[in-house]
Amino acid sequence: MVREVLIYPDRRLKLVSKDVENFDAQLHSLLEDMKETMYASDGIGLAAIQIGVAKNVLIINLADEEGEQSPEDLQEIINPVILEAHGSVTYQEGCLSIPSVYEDIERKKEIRVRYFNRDGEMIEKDLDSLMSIAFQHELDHLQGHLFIEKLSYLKRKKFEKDWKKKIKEGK
Ligand code: Y12
Ligand code: CO
Repeated sequence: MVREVLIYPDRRLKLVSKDVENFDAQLHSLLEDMKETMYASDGIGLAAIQIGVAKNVLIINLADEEGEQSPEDLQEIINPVILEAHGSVTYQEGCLSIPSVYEDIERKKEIRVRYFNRDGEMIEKDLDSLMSIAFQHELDHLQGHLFIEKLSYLKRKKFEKDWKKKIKEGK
């Protein structure tokens, strides 16, 4: 089922998500809803809290060279942690919870991560490029953080002013 994506400044986006304990049908149903919602919104990444579920679950499906998202490339990531992080990289990020806003954000370039798949199997791997950036963006959601929190004071003030105006105008 396609679910509503929470839009900033919805307070639920500040919640700290909790680990999944049971890798059961309820988790699989959440993953299906997240997948349908992400595809319906033209996203490449989504955290469970963006549909109002405060669980440590995220999905990422990057586009290939032709700009296509192949369902077999979908990554389902449960209870993720970053084990190591190196270097830095800046990328213009966007978020389904803050539509039409794109900002340069600095992240770690390469990360080593550990997480579980939908069957509860532990996975450890090194990530770089866009996958590393997307993983860090989504992991921030699970900790109640949004990419706009990383903006400078002045850029954040401008964002808040523009966002209030946009909401007032009903856009
Ligand atoms: C790099 C940086 C950030 C991520 C996190 C995942 N972000 C997204 O999936 C953002 C998608 C997005 C989609 C939008 O909708 C359309 O384009 C139709 C959008 O809305 C507008 O621009 C109007 C904003 C963001 C992954 C990798
Ligand atoms: Co986001």
